[in-house]
Amino acid sequence: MELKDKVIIITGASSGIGEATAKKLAKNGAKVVLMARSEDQLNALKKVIEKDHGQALVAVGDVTKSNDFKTALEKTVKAYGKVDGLINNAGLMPLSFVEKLKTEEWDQMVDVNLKGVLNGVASVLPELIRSKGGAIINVSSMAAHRYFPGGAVYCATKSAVKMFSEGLRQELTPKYGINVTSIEPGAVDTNLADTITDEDIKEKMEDMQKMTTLESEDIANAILYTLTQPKRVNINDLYIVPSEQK
Ligand code: NJP
Repeated sequence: MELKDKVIIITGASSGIGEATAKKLAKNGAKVVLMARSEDQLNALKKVIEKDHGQALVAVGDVTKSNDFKTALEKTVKAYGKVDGLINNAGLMPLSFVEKLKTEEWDQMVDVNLKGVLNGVASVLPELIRSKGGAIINVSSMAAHRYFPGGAVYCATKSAVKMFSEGLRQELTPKYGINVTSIEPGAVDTNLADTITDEDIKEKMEDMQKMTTLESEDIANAILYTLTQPKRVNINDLYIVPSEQK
């Protein structure tokens, strides 16, 4: 689609991939709605975007709360009159070995990585169906393709997001012209590993950090590419890994 003046809600916009994507889309003419829990970071990002002549709206919210999405959508429609797309990017990755039974972290991953995506889709879908178009991009992961140590639950959530995206695509794209994409990155240089509490995993992550990873902007570029295809094109999956990652 032509991005100019398109209204795109981006979850997890306070850092990493979400932040880079917000900057990239705003620079290309989109009106971006920044959603995450960290209000100060979102306000700072809004200022950066506006300084660069872009347009941004802050919608502080937790993706696990469907009411926060409802409020974000209301704010978006009040400010910009419509919504054209949703990028479900918020996520967390507290990797741990299953036998450690870090069940609270399992719940968090299911709630944010999977239910957060479902909440987002449920909130914007009526608007997209009404307008017979738009885009939903779900940030899944390389973890949807393969297991890695400590990733049993994380991989399960990201596989679910990939398959949910395919279901959405089959149900929505031919019928309503809503494009649906699953983005599946390998290692990206962000704060994602900060939630890991399992010491055995932390050691393994240090090895990973020796590799040249992707940068958030690489994924932002992929999202821009996805959103700017002609209407007849649906990018189903984009699986992007660092050249050095096996
Ligand atoms: O990580 P990070 P990434 N409600 O930690 C937000 C996937 N991915 O950019 O609420 C709302 O910098 C949090 O905001 P805040 C990954 O699984 C990454 O790498 O303010 N927002 C922050 O903005 C994830 O789906 C890699 O704390 C919530 C954002 O999520 C996506 O990329 C590899 C929230 C996380 O930003 C972006 O992560 C891969 C909530 N309840 C997939 N909880 C990678 N980096 O290597 C968290 O395969 N957030």
